[in-house]
Amino acid sequence: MAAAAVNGGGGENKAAFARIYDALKAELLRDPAFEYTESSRQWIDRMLDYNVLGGKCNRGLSVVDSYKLLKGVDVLTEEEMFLASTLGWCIEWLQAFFLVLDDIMDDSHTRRGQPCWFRVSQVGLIAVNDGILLRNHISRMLRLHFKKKPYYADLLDLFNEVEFKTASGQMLDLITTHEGEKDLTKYNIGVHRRIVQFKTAYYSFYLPVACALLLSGESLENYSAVENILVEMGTYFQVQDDYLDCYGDPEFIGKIGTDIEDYKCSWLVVQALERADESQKSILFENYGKKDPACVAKVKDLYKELNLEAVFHEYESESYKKLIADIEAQPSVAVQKVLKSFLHKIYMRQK
Ligand code: GPP
Ligand code: MG
Ligand code: MG
Repeated sequence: MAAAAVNGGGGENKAAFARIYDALKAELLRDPAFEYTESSRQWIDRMLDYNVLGGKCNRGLSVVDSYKLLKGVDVLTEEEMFLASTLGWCIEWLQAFFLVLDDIMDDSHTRRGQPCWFRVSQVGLIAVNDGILLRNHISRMLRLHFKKKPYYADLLDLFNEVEFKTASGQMLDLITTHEGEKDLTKYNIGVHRRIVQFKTAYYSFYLPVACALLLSGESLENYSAVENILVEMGTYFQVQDDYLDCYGDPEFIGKIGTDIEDYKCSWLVVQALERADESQKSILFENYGKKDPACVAKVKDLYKELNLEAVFHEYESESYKKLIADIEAQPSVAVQKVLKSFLHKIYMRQK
């Protein structure tokens, strides 16, 4: 069942990764530190399938791919595959934890094509506790499979650091987009950058590679340049996401963009604010963040007038060139391969 739930092509790797989900879930459900009753076991079983599965598992699978590239092998031993996949699933659990709570905070309706967990009947605010449990499951899995490893403390520290950064980015996102305090003058490229770096880039880009490095016996202290490159890549990824929210094909991006109506601190509005003259600014101030389709259309017309599509394509190619140069300055060819593989997965996603 889980095997089918890890979407997309990609064959053997994905099938093996998906099977490990079943093994990890089974272990959690017989955790001796808590004597599950039949109903609590069923609750967790359903909660995990509902929230951990259903995504593309890009972050989790990246741990396996990165580890293979670092080791320079095409095939891992069963033990290595299990450990790399377990770390990959820990990241998928972390993502589930963030999304369950984020959907409550954002008052969202759907996630991954189904109602948000807190909107499911009989769940409601139990979802808060489920979020806490999802986070705790990561510690349980790490304890069970990595406690004897020399890098155990580093792994715990890594997950703690990344969680702190993400929650801080989330705070920044929430206080910036605060309902009732809508103030476009607070939006600028620095604010945008800090939100996306902290809210998304650390856990989505840095964490998978950092896990693969620790598993390979490397010390993260030696990889601060790699961290910077991955955070930069994550920032580029989010800028692209902001662009696609307005210009992408909803079929391709899997959602209808709502950043304009939602008053999001999007890269596009920041660029518009930087380029607009006084009369154009007043159009933005009057129409940004309003649900009315006529207001959204006025904002989109202004984006067109300011040529933001071209501004994005210029940013995209500049950012690509800079990332390639930074990657090629890395001393290890294996690390270069890991970073390039990430870059090619995200660069110029089609509309
Ligand atoms: C989703 O962002 C939220 C996160 C990635 C981090 C949440 C962190 C917590 C500590 C809860 P979003 O709300 O901008 O995106 P989406 O449209 O996917 O909800
Ligand atoms: Mg959200
Ligand atoms: Mg949010």
